[in-house]
Amino acid sequence: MIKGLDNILPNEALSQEEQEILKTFRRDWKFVAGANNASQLPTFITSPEIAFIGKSNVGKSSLINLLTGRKALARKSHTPGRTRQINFFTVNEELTLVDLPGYGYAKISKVEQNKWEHLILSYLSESQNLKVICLLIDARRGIKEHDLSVMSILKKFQRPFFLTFTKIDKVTNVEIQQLVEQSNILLKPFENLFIDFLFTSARRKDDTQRLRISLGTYLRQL
Ligand SMILES: Nc1nc2c(ncn2[C@@H]2O[C@H](COP(=O)(O)OP(=O)(O)OP(=O)(O)O)[C@@H](O)[C@H]2O)c(=O)[nH]1
Ligand SMILES: [Mg+2]
Repeated sequence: MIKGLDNILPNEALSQEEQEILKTFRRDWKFVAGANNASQLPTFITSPEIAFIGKSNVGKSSLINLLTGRKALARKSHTPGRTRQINFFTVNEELTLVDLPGYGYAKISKVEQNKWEHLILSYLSESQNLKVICLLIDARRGIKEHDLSVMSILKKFQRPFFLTFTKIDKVTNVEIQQLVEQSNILLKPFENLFIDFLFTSARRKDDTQRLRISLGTYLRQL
């Protein structure tokens, strides 16, 4: 897609279902809950949830801001490890996006790290609403050991996921091609749960509508 065409995909090019999905994303998003520990995980949310998981600083909060069309709904941080709690953002009781705290930030204490793991594991094992996960990978780095451990956790709880490359404005098309080839090999043990690749850039925003449609369409076919 040509740069800058984000919000002008012609309506007639879209199916009615796709238009409805985009309409949902355009409604008024609200921060509805934050959980610092497992006992604070909300029980009142009824809509399907998409959770965003990935290394600290990979761009989880930025992607949520992009999808919701809000500059600072999920706060962006220049300081890695800033999103310490699980944050829930809901639109019209139709859809919820879940911002999970980032992993692999070296400066975090062991106690904090354990607390994080316990919280994430509780959420991944217990959530009834959680329908799909976006596992975010920095396109400049590719899949690392820690990401593979997370995939194993997703496998343990049988949670399907999109492998979502972020910051694609920082890489060339050839590099993306290589990234996909390498990733396909690493994803072999997870092929039952791996849905598809997504490519995102909070800077370029070109494909935001396509991204919304991919996620929305997946939820609708469940
Ligand atoms: N170039 C570029 N920078 C990005 C992109 N997405 C995020 N960033 C930058 O990466 C940094 C981290 O982004 P966040 O969205 O806060 O990352 P996060 O995964 O939520 O980080 P934690 O909450 O600390 O785990 C910020 O400085 C963003 O501006 C992108 O697509 N392209
Ligand atoms: Mg964040």
